[in-house]
Amino acid sequence: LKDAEKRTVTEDGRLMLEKAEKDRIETVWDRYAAQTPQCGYCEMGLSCRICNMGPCRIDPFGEGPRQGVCGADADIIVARNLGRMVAAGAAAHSDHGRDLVEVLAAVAEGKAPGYGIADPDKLKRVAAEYGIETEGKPPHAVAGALADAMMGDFGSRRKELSMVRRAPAKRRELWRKTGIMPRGIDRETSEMMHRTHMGVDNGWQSLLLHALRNALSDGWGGSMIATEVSDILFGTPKPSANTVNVGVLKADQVNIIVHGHNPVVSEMLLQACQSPDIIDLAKAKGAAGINLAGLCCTGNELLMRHGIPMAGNHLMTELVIATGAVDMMLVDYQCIMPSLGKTASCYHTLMISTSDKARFPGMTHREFHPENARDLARDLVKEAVENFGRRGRVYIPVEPVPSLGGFSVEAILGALGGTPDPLLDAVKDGRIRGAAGVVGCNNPKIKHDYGHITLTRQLIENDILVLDTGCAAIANAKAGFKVAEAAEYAGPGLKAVCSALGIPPVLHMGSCVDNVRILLLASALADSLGCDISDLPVAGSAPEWYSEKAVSIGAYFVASGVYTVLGPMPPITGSMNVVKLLTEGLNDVVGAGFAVEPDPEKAGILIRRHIESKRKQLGLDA
Ligand code: SF4
Ligand code: WCC
Ligand code: FE2
Repeated sequence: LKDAEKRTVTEDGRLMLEKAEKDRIETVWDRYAAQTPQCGYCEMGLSCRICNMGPCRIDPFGEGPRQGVCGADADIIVARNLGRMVAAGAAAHSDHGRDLVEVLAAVAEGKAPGYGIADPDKLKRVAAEYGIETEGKPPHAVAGALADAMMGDFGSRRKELSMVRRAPAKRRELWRKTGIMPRGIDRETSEMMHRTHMGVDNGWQSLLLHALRNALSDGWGGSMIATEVSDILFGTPKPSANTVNVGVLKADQVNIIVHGHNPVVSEMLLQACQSPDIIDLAKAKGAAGINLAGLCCTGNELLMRHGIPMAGNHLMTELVIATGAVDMMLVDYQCIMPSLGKTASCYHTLMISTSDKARFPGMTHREFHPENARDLARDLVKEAVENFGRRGRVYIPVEPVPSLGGFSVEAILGALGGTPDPLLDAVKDGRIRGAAGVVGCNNPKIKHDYGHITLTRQLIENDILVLDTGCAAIANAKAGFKVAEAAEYAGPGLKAVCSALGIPPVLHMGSCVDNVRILLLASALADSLGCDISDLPVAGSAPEWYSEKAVSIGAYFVASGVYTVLGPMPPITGSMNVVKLLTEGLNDVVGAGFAVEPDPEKAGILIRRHIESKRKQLGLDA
């Protein structure tokens, strides 16, 4: 049982790990232990499976082969592998964005019952950016034209993506000059797959530059479309209260969990869970009500817009099922461990997969499309209600923690009175030293939530405002950093600013695609100061990242001018050339680079040092 304490810093995580052990449930930590020691060649990025003359591997000690069968050396192999990680991550975010555009198009055609335009003002604003005439046009017509124009961003007809115009002018000029201006979302990913085919791009530098362009097509393309269209369809987030951790499950209610990423499914579930007739049905079956809660990013989407409770982050997804209190879990795609169906088979939990492109063992597939989503969600919630009676013993060992979410850029600027100036003033006079994004996943290589919480605490203690998303945001919420009273944890300057505004020192900005909100806030600050993003006292970090999407996010942060510190080492150490370019050389290209530091205390020091040096360059503490 001592193992549990080594695996997580959270109380609910520890207690649930002990419960899982008693129930003989295998977890991600057990499987990680079974995989160790992991392959050293792969850890260093030195193995290649790109073609069938291979697989090949390079001997890092120079005793065995220095080249693959085709002649590729360590630099080429490492750069190609990293490039393909970016391509996969960018594809995941962007395909999610496309699914939302398809819903927007279906809404325009009246073929998506239950969906609508929740933020017509934002629809107009974004449409205007795309050059669409909005005056006197009904929202549905504007939505149709916008969906069509956004589809154009995915293809090959543009020289520059539409929304890069939101980046500071200096940044856009730099992207043009260095040849990394993203042109089409699918184009950049497709070109990466082409370049990394055997016998195409064998320049490790040119490969890595294209990786930046590919990542920019995600950050200023696919992810940005996902966020903006989600706001248009479901509402732009405003600050609202919520609760987090396993304690959000209710022993006396029907518990339904949504897990995955796309609000297209979870929003319909929410509507169904709020239907009076279905709530009556639940009561007739002896439940006190219906409790919808989230996991990972689709949970973040609901939390941001509706204050829906959050059961946990990535490493909690199996353990939440082990409560025995989940009557149904619905998943869409991304970050859903294929083990979940097996975990659920030990309990009464119904497991439902919903996306045409994501299947899982041990789950029942019930496919959501814009046309059937509303009715299917109702059917499924009724089935969850029926399942309530089949529960065995439940174990919900903690009370939930209160938290505040919903900090979209619009909400932050609104709280500041419409301009970023009050925030800038606080940065200029030093009450706030700067801002840092703490984002990304959990990874069993790092004690669960330890990286996020430790880094975040150090940053706010030192008057650095923290903006978070994804599983990092859930970690920080569970740690209690997201209530107004958490200003107590902050240094004197940040504490004063937070107390005056009534906000926490850690602002929940959303899901992983919502990292673009951080980019847009940084752009607004740079524009106000008349500088580039790379001049700002800001930094990014992903203390516990695991996914290919996180690689793309890190790369678009850096390409946008944000110094970014990764916790776990990416598989690149087999090429000192690649390591040097990413950590040093990129500074001369895009004005920012990566650092890797698994110890969050040390990562905090790196970030503080960076922020202080940027302040000095801006002449702020003269
Ligand atoms: Fe080996 Fe080259 Fe084929 Fe990679 S591309 S598997 S290094 S022969
Ligand atoms: Ni986004 Fe990372 Fe969580 Fe998945 S849900 S685990 S990519 S941070
Ligand atoms: Fe291997």
